[in-house]
Amino acid sequence: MQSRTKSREHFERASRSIPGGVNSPARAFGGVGGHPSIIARGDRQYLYDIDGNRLLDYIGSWGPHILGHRHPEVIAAITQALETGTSFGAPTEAETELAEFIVHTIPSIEKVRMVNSGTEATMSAIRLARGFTGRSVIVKFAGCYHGHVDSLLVQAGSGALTLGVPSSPGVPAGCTADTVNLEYNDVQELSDTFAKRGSEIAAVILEPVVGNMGLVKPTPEFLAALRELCTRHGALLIFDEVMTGFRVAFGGAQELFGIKPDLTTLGKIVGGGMPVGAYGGRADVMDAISPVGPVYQAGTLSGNPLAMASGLATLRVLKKTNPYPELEAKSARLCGELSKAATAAGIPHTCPRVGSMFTLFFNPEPVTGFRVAKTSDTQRFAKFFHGMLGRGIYLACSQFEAHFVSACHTDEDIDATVQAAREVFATL
Ligand code: HOZ
Repeated sequence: MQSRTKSREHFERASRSIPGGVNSPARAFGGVGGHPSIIARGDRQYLYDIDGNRLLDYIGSWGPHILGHRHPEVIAAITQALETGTSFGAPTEAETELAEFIVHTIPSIEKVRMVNSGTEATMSAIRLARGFTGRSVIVKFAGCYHGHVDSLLVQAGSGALTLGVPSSPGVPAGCTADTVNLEYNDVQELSDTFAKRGSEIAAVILEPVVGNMGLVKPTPEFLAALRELCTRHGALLIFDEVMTGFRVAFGGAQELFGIKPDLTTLGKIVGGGMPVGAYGGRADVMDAISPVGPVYQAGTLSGNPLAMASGLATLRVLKKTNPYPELEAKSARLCGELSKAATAAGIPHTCPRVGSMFTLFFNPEPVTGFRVAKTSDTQRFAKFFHGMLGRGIYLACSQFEAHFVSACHTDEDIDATVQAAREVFATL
């Protein structure tokens, strides 16, 4: 078992000057107990903590590192950009190149605006949808997480769900008065809501594959109903592809499922590990944004040259190398073997996966939405998590998150992960 003494000591120090010792709650180990590993560096599929432990990383900075840490072409692009300066607050060629790349790759995106995080992307997309339609109501789904946007922190997933505050204090009732929260995959509830309030709905926003209550797949009926109802009632369909964009397929979940949203939010991979978000979609909708249209949205660091270089290099490598078939095969084997090992140990579970995203739920039921996700055995997950961490396998520190396989993970890594899981299952 790995020793984590230095991490513990440093976390205690961090907690004296940073709330909870972290700059984002999902990473604080609130759902599993104990303290986080303090990371010194990353390289390919590994993280190294300050105790000198090597960790096989299935988080990849919560999604961005599909190519693993420090891909040479990404590092070279950032280094080259660094030579020219760090921020200009003025247009650059790189931001146009990244925008063109996105527009050419994702057919539903005719125009795109770069921002600095996924939260900013969803917040801006919501404002745009309201400004464009002249309507107020936003439909979201319980357990989906769209960043810490006031109007969307209603039964939100990720850290909010893990820490038991899915609807945050500090969000005035007025901010969520126009938010309608429904159960994911419930076509009837969705149809009933449109039947009652269709003319008030500005947009429906969802993670087309949910990563933030653990991985939940959409049913084909649900996706079809979303598209049909939004079109019929003049509401915009927003796919939050911050996690799934360039991840579950090069063109994201919308390519995989063949559904065209009106707006898409991106983040994570599109910045290659730098702080980037983006929102884009139909040109007529996007042209409602300032300075063309009246919907205001701005940012000093938006289109930052280092971030653009990192994102562009990442997308170019993905296009050149097409790692998706291999990611699919590796991830399928990993989930299949984990599931076999859990079954052999008599552990009720389900292991949904889409491409290189997956969650091992300690729950015997198929997890179709928030109601079932919440019934997962989080205590058993916590024991599993710590058993794996002690064996050098770095998983998400919550039952309600997805894991990510990278292009760097090898067959040997998968074998080692399954072997570690076998040992831990035997102790649960
Ligand atoms: N939204 C991320 C988890 N789903 C944030 C995690 C973090 O960086 O702490």
